[in-house]
Amino acid sequence: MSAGPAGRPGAAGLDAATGGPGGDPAAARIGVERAAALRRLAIDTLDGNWEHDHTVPSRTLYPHQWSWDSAFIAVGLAHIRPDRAWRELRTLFAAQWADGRVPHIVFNPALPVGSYFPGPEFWDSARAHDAPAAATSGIVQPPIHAPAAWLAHRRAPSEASVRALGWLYPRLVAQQRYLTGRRDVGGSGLACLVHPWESGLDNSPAWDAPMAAVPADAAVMRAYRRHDTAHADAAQRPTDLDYARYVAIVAAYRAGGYGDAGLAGRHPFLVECPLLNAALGAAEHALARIAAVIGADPGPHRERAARITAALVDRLYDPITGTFHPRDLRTDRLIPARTVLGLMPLILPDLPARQVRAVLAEACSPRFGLAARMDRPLTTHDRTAPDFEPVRYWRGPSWLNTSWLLWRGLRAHRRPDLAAGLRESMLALVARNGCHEYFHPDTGAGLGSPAFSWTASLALDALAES
Ligand code: 9WN
Repeated sequence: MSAGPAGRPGAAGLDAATGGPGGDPAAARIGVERAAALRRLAIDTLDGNWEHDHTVPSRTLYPHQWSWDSAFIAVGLAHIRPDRAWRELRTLFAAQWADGRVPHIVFNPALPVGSYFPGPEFWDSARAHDAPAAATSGIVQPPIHAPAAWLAHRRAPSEASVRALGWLYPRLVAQQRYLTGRRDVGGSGLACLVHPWESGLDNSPAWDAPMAAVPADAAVMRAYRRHDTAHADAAQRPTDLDYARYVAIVAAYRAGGYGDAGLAGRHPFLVECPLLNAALGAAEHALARIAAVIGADPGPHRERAARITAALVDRLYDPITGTFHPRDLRTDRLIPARTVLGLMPLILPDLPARQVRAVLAEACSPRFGLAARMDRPLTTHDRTAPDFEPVRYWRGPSWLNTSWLLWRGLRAHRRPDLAAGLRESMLALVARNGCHEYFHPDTGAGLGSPAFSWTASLALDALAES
């Protein structure tokens, strides 16, 4: 069994209870009426975005199925419609590639060409050796799915949930095998990103330096029609030069048939990310629990989890800054930007006590403002940094998924005071401003897409866990 933060054996993972005496005071602060209205709004949002066998992140900006969105969405659906939670994950994993990768987008064939850019014709997955029959992208997102499946089962255990876990288990194991095998480009036991989109925090300042090294010209975007800026303010989205680089990196990966052999010598973007790898470790902890339920052996998962945590600390923790940073494999250097990615290893129940203390200090500093009573929401980038941008996506605004991951990490590491403060801040943000994709870090105003699924889903989860 893995050691916990203070050497405690078997510390709980993302499913930990807050455990404070007398319950969570935040439940009282949000207020019964506001909580009921928020719950209604969240359910309506998820129902409105349900599309036969999956949930779209947003009807306007993201009309297909996205990988890590579906994991977050399943967590919330388990509270209200558990059958849909399992359907969501089954639909996603039905499009898993033969090599184990779970594509970051599964395209809905019923939608017209141009519903999203870059669409299925751009990715051209049909020509890749390991691709499924469905049209998909060729890249991945953080593997939050095993923790999500475990949380969904814990929330609504039934014969059906055990059957669903049995179906998912070998697929989740294959997903892990892909990431720790073919994607271990640095040979360190960590998986690497081949595209900023794989981080889920696509436009984070963390990617500025490795992106700057990708040759591209904004003018190439004249050949394409961006879909995002037709539905959201361009000031809240990446620039055309960012998109030219996104497209160039996909084109390079696609040219090699989305194969991973020899990436080190040929691919323009290779980065080890603290969030992707923290999710990878958390997934092994969740798989250990799932294995125990379905009669498989949890032992190898615990061993793999311990190895991932050790590699993460060894490779991505900087004792000088006291936080985690991505490592650019093309320069073999840590990327100095202090973003919310650095806080994400707190989701690992076996993160050593020293790193737990450091991450908590970073989170509670003026850079992120975590507190038992928060007057402003948690940001995605250091508030004090000169390149902090309050409205551009992933460069400052508050997102519910990164706050939710930190909240779950705080519970796992027995900080009910900070967990309660963050939970109250998340719930107040959504109750006041609606289920937006992201929020202004000072005013709380909704940004990006309205009626965004994971905001609704994770608000439901936080509401229920007082
Ligand atoms: C590219 C769907 C996805 C999220 C990502 C978020 C955004 C896509 C985009 O939307 O990315 O994958 O078009 O900007 O950054 O985290 O999964 O909600």
